[in-house]
Amino acid sequence: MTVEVERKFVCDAEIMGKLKDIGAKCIGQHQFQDQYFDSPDFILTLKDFWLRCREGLWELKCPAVIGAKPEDETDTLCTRYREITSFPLIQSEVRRLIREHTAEGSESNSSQREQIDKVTENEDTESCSADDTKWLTDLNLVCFAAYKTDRCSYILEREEGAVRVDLDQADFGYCVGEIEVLVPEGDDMNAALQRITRITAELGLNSEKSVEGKMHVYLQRYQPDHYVKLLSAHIL
Ligand code: V4E
Repeated sequence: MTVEVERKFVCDAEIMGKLKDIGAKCIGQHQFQDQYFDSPDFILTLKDFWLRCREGLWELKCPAVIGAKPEDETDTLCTRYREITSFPLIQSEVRRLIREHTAEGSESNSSQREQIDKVTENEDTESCSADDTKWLTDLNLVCFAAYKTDRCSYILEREEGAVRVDLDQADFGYCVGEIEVLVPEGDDMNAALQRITRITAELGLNSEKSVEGKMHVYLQRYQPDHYVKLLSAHIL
């Protein structure tokens, strides 16, 4: 499993020229649609878990450092998420989170627990395919955000290792850049943070302010009540 260490930045008109100047290689441009799922009362996202289907491929982003205090400015501006891409693992982790939440609730949730147990029993006996949406219905998961992104991806080769830069344009009119390093789980994060800091400096991105991702802006516009809850819970 890998941990995605990422820093977002404001995408201005000069960014493509700057990337060229520092030797970035364009590795492609493509469009994809993301659908994000959660329970109607947002059990997953209020714990900072993000369940996504991108063009038929499922992914669960999980907080990599729960409760840890950031050490410095780079730390604060970078996010770290463990990425689960195995469909059976995603299903079992989502079931665990919902079950845990249900157990924390009152006895009146017993019918919901029975429903989750039924899904678990079925999983043991039925083979599941990644395009099977029955598990979503069984776990009462609904799509709460959907948008398309046009992405231009670049690679920067450096002695310490490669760094990826994505320039994203979402279909609801928001552009954002991301500097990203993937780290095998358990490896030291500091090296990744340093690689990101170096590229940030090379691109002349000096802002100390954290930059909003696509989801921030999407929720602010289309799910303002949930956006406020995520802010209050310090998830966003
Ligand atoms: C982790 C997360 C969300 C899921 C989307 O993550 P993100 O990397 O922003 O999206 P995208 O399309 O670039 O995915 P990729 O192609 O890199 O896999 S939505 C909100 N979060 C949490 C989060 C946060 N708290 N703060 C910041 C700055 N970003 C994300």
